[in-house]
Amino acid sequence: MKTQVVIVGAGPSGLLLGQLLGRAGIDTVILERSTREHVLGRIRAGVLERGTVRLLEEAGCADRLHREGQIHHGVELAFDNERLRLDLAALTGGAHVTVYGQTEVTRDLMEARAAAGWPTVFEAADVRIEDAATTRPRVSFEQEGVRHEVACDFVAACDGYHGVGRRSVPAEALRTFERVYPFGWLGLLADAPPAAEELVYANHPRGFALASMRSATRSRYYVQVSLDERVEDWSDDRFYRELRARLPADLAAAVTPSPSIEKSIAPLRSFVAEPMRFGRLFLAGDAAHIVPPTGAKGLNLALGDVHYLTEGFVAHYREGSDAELDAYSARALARVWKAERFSWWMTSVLHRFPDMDAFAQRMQRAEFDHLTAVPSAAVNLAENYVGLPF
Ligand code: RFL
Ligand code: PHB
Repeated sequence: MKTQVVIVGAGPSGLLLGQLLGRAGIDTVILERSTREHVLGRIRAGVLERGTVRLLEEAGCADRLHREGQIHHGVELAFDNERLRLDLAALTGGAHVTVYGQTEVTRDLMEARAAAGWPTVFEAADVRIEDAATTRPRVSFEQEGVRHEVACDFVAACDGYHGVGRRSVPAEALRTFERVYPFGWLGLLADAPPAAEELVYANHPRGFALASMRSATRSRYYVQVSLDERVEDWSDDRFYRELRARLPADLAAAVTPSPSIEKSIAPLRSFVAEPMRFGRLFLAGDAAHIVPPTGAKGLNLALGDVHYLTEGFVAHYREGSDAELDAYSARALARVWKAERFSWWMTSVLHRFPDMDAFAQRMQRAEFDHLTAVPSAAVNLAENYVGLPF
């Protein structure tokens, strides 16, 4: 087999890259370790920045998003029983975010790829990336006991944090930065009207809580838990009790405790690998960086990388210029570190840390009061939340 760009991973980054390249006339093969159903079964992000929506429009995959996605002009922070609404539209000069699940984004992209007839290999086991430092990289994989090889010009590793892409780069060619937080998020998805019309991020002495949603009839809630918690120990009943204890009283009363359709624990981590390139192997999305979910940035950041990478490949094939590919890592990282900062800050301000003393708690309170009292502080949060330009 031969193609121009091998894309490892059929998550949102890999699929969007495949779509944008395909529409530019560039051939791709996507190799995905899991089944289609498994990829579509993962419940993750829910908040899309305007730039993300624009990229999905460019990919021709935004029709359902525009029909079914919810436009949110505001977001709330809560501190004990006090609530602060940030009017995103007013603070940013008209911007908003769109609530539309990552699962739906992935489904739309998968359907568009299948309709275009561009190849995706699901259940591609033991993917190996070879000769990335040369002009003729090769990617091989195993399927039903047989090893296959694809020769290509470039490899895009869009295979997430646990993927093979970053591990294929020699250790001495990568520098990594990491912060592991001493807690995780226990998330629950349920078919019930959400407690509030907009997202509410709550700081509470019992720990952080988030009231989010997927639609007018589907709620998504999270509570901060310690890393030794097991999801089996959290009945729906226990979850809703804990959630209600952490939300402001009026909001707690509005939670409809319906049976969960998904419940899982995700650890929180900040991580960056630099540079995002080794020879002809490019890293994009979670393969190169992770943010804690508190800023709702992970998916958006991943798709921002794809935008820069697409520009690089298009300039290479259309104009014979590698200047954009050479600039890819630096351009992407400049945006990545801004989102790392915002996600780290939101996480630090909203969570209860095990070693927090009274001073640290007052500092969180002071951040909340500062946001309430100082317009430029609220503008700063809002601009980051709706997404910095790229
Ligand atoms: P993904 O989605 O992990 O996809 C990678 C794909 O690669 C495949 N793969 C391999 N394929 C072949 N060979 C291998 N060796 C492979 N190893 C892995 C995997 O099976 C998978 O299909 O990475 P991608 O595409 O970069 O997308 C990143 C996003 O998924 C991620 O950043 C977001 O989900 C993060 N995130 C959020 N982001 C937001 O922008 N807004 C949010 O509101 C938000 N909420 C969240 C989140 C992530 C969460 N969790 C569970 C981590 C909430 C949660 C709880
Ligand atoms: C979600 O709805 O899953 C969600 C929303 C906002 C976040 C993280 C997750 O910051």
